[in-house]
Amino acid sequence: MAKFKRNLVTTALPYANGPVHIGHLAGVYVPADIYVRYLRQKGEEVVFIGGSDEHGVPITIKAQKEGVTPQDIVDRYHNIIKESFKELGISFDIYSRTTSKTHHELSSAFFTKLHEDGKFVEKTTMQFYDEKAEQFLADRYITGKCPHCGNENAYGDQCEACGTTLNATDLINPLSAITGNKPELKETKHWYLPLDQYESWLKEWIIEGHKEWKPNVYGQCKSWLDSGLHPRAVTRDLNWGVPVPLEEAKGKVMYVWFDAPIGYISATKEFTPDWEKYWKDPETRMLHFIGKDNIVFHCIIFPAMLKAEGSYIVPDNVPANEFLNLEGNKISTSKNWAVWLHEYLRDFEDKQDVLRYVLTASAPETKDNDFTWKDFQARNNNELVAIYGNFINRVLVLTDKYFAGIVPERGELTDYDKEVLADIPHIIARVEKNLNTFHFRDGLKECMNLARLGNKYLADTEPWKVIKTDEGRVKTILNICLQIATNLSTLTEPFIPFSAKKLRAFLNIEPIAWDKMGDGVIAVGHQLNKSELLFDKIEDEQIQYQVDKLLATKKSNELENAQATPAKPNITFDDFAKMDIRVGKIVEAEKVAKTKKLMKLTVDTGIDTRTVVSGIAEHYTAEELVGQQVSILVNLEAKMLKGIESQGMILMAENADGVLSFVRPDKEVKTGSEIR
Ligand code: B3M
Ligand code: ZN
Repeated sequence: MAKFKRNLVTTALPYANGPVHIGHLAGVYVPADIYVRYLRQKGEEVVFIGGSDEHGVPITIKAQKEGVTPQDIVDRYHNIIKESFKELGISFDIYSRTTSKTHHELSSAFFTKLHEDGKFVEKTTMQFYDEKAEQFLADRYITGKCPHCGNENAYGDQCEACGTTLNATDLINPLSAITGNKPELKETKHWYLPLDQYESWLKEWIIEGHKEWKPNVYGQCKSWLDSGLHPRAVTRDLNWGVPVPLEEAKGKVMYVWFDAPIGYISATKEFTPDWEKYWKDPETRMLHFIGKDNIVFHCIIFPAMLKAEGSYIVPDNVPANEFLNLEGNKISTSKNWAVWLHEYLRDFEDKQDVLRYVLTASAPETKDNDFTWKDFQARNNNELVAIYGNFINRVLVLTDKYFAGIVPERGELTDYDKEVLADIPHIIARVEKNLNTFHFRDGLKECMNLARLGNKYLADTEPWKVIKTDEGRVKTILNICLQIATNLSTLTEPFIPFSAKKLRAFLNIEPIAWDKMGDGVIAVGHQLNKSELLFDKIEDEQIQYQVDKLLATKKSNELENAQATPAKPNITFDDFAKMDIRVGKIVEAEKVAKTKKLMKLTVDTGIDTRTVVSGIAEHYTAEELVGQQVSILVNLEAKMLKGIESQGMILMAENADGVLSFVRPDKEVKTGSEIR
C-alpha cells in the first residue's frame, strides 16, 4: 500500500426501486465496510462513498404501475436504504443520491467535456416509438411474444420465462407497455462511447497490469476483452434521468450506467470541497466494491469514460463478489424472495452483528453461496454465543469475582502461557493478511481462532479450580485471558463493530489502533466495568417465523405463476342442457373409513335425499359440512365407491395449489333450485 497516500472506497449504488437485501449486503456493503473500518484502524486516510442509483427504466416502470412519480419512488426507497445501512453500521462518509443537484451538474459537465473533446460517435438507428404516448420506448417498455419459447409476455430486453436476452425487434407482435398500442419503428440519434478505441489500453492496464485482481474479476474482463469491444450508446430516449446537455438532444437523457458511476464522484464532491485529490491524484488508491453483474461497468466502461475525460484516476482494484442465494433459490426482488435488511432490523433488534457475522462467514467470495436460516441460527448459537461470547463472559466474570474487576499482574509464565502469548501476533498477522487481500471470510475465521485459543486456554488451565490453592497462578491466567479479550475487541471491530464496542465498554477501554495490538494492550491495575452477555441465543421460534414467511412467499409465487389449464373443445347447448345441476344442502357427513380423501354425504336435493361420495375429506371436517349449500349434478350415473353407491356429484372449484371450495349461490336460494 506504500505507493498510495489515501484510499477512495466506493460501493455499488443500489437502485432506489426497492429496499436492500442480504444479497447486496454479503456481496458489497458488508465486505466494503469491513475493509474501510480496517483501514481506519490502521490510521489510513480513507473516504467511503455510497449512494442511491435513482435513474433508469425500472424506476419509471414501478412509478407508472403505482400511479406515482419516479421521484416519489426514489424518495421512498432512498430513505429506507439509507436508514437501514446506517442501522447496520455501514460507515459511509457520505450516502448520496443521483437525483442530487451536484450530481446532475457534474454528470452534465462530464458529458459536455467528452462531447467537446470529440470522444463520442453519433449514430442514428431505428427504434420503437409509441405515437399515442409520443415517446420512444425503452426495451423494457415493449412486450410481445418470445420468439424462442412462445411466452406471450416477454419484455423487449429479456424473456423472463426462458431467460433469453432479446432485442425489442425480436419480439413477435410487439406492443407498447404504456398504451398497449402497436409501436412503430422510427429514426433516433444517439451518442456512443467507442469502447473499441480503448481496447488496447484496457488490455495493457488490466491483462498486463492487474494480474492480482480476483480470478472471477480478471477472468470476466479477459473474456470481454478477448471477444472485442464495440461502441456503446450512452444516451436514451426517456424522460427520467440526467438530460443530455445538447440542444439537439432534447427529450433524451444519459443512459443510467453512464451517470451512475459518475455518482461516486458527485458524492465525493458533496462530501468535501477537496474532492479532486481523491479523484485526480495518482497517489489515491481507488477501490470499487460491487457484485459480479457489475464487473464490466466498473472494469471496462467506467474506466474508459474516465480515461476519455483525461483527468481522472482509474481503480486499483475491483474486489467483486459472486451471488448469495437464499434457501437454495436465487434472490429476487420481483418475486420477493429475499431477506430485506429493514425487515431483519425490525425482527432482530440489536442483532446487527449476527447478520454481519453470518454474511461474512458465508460470503460468496469465490463462488455463489447459500444463506439459510438454520445456518444463521447455528452460527449465532454455536459460534458467537458458544465460542466468542462464552470466552469473554467467563474471563470477565472470573476477574470480577476474584479480583474485583481489576486486571491482575502476572507471575512466572509456564511454557504453555508463552506458547499462547506467542500465538496472538501470529493470528493477528493472519487476519491482516486476509484483510489486505479481500479474504474477509478467512479473516473472520482467524478472529474466531483467537477466541477459540482463549477458550481452550481457560478450559486447560481451569482457574476456577486453581483459585483454591494458588491465587498467583490465577492472576497470571486471567491476565493472559484479558490480553486475548482486549486484542479481540480490536481485531473483530471491522467485522462486528457493535459487539466490539460493547466489549470495549466492558473492558472500560477506548478504541485501540490496529498496530497497537499484542501483549500488554491492557495494563495491570486497570479497572474493568461490569459486564453482560455479549451475544444471546436465537430460539427456534424466531427462526421458524422467518422460514414460514419464506414458505408463504413461495406459495404465493407458485399460485401467481400457475397457468390456467387449456380450454376443452366446444360443446352444443344441448350437451350442456343434458346436465341437471341443483342447489342442494348437506344434511349429514361422515368420513369413509380407511380412506384419506372420501367423505360420505347425505344431500337434500329438493327432489330427494341421497348419498354422494365426495373426495373432500382433506379439506373439510364432517362437522363443517353439515348445513352447507352446494351445487350438485343430480343426473350423473350412480357409481360404487368403496362399497357405497354414490348418486351424483358435488361441484367444486380447485385452486392452483389444490385447495377446494364449494360452488354455490351468492345468496340463500331454495333447496332444489336448478342451475342453468
Ligand atoms: N445500480 C446496479 C445494481 O444495483 C447499479 C449499480 C450502479 S453502480 C454505479 O446492481
Ligand atoms: Zn422465452
